[in-house]
Amino acid sequence: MRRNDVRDMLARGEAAVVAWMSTDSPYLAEVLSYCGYDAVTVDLQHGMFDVGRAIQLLQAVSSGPAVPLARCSGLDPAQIGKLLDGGAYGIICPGVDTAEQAAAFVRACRYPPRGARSFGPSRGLLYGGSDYVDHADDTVLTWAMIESKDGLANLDAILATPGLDGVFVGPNDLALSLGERPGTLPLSEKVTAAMSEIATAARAAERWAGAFAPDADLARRLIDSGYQFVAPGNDVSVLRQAAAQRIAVARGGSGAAAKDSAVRDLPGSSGY
Ligand code: 3PY
Ligand code: MG
Repeated sequence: MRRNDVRDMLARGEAAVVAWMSTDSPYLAEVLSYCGYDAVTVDLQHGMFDVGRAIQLLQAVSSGPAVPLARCSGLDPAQIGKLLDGGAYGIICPGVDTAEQAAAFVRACRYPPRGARSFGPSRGLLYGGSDYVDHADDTVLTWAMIESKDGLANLDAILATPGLDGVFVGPNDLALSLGERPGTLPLSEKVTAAMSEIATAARAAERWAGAFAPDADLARRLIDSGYQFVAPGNDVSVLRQAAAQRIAVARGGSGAAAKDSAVRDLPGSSGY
């Protein structure tokens, strides 16, 4: 089976930088795959497309070197199975608040006896190879998103879930759940403290920590603090920032100031 380069990087202690797609263009998916990102995540939770288009995006990602990943729209085993059959090499599941949910998520990603994934790998076979069924369970990455007070309270139990590879922080929902406004940079003290607690707990449990990072500077700081899988904003936030900068420079202003103003106000500073 084709190896999962991101899993290999994480195992070597390296950090993966991940693109996050909310738009529905296979061409853009292909461009991002060739851009230098280690993986491209197609985001079915907040992306502007459905599961059929997500599979086309995964196809486009896999025409380039980046690893194709998907965020499912929720803890839905049927959808997770379809994304894996569509060739996703990892699933990021939003809103995992309890150990039971984490176990159900892992069950959806693993074949019996480790889980309850149904057989029918379709495109997974084409992308992964004819021995897909023998190695899929050890290849596909499982990320449970921690993005609520409950997720934080149950962090150790979630991290203890057999077969779970890592936890992935959603700082915007986490901020909301902690009673704060999402999209403030720098992140609030509460969110920063929670994120540092998550990295420490993940390391102690021998799991990887990942996070969505509203901007690139924060992504760098997260890597410095132990995060090994970071998504520095989604495709639209990258475009918005580049556009604001170019417009300002073309008009004779300062690109840096435009960049700041593009990320200062919601929704720019949320990474969306
Ligand atoms: C969040 O910040 O809540 C996310 O889910 C990031 O995508
Ligand atoms: Mg979220």
